[in-house]
Amino acid sequence: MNIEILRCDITTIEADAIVNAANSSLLGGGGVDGAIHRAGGPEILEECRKIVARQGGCKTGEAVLTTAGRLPARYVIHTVGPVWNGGQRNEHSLLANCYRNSLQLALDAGCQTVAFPNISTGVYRFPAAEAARVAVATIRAFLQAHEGAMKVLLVCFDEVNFDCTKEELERGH
Ligand code: AR6
Repeated sequence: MNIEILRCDITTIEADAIVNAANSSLLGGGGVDGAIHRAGGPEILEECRKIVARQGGCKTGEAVLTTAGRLPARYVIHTVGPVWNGGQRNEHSLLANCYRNSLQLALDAGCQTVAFPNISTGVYRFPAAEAARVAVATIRAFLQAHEGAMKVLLVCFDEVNFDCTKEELERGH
């Protein structure tokens, strides 16, 4: 299966697209969102503002595509993860939608490599092990349905997410 795990800063990745864990305003924030806008420069926010003017932000589970500005990637795909609220509010399927919709956008844009951070596992408090399970299962299903289309990089920033994601990748393989 075409999935790799890395432990580094996603803004350094030379993929066709990197995914941003954004919020529904699309106007920036902290965490990986802050890092991407800082490193990519103002062009990314300019395109986000145009999207907001056109469609009024981005709903949880959905995704939009912009330039990557000064980043080594070609595109940034901004997706909005769910805020963890105990797990009974559809958080798992909303997180799966983030991965699926981002992969579909990347495929439609002709991307062959896509890098994801651990969406929702920071400020939004989704438990790392459960988030890794959703991420890996959703990516595997997508790649199975679109065989050979893309390579996916799972870019983990902190040790807990790295360990959980690695364990999940080793499970069943
Ligand atoms: N590269 C890769 N991963 C990173 C980086 C980086 N440079 N920096 C942090 N992470 P978070 P969320 C990891 O909080 O939970 C923002 O303010 C981090 O270790 O960035 O989806 C948005 O605007 C964690 O595993 O995103 C939203 O308001 C993961 O990225 C809100 O936070 C996600 O942490 C979204 O919260």
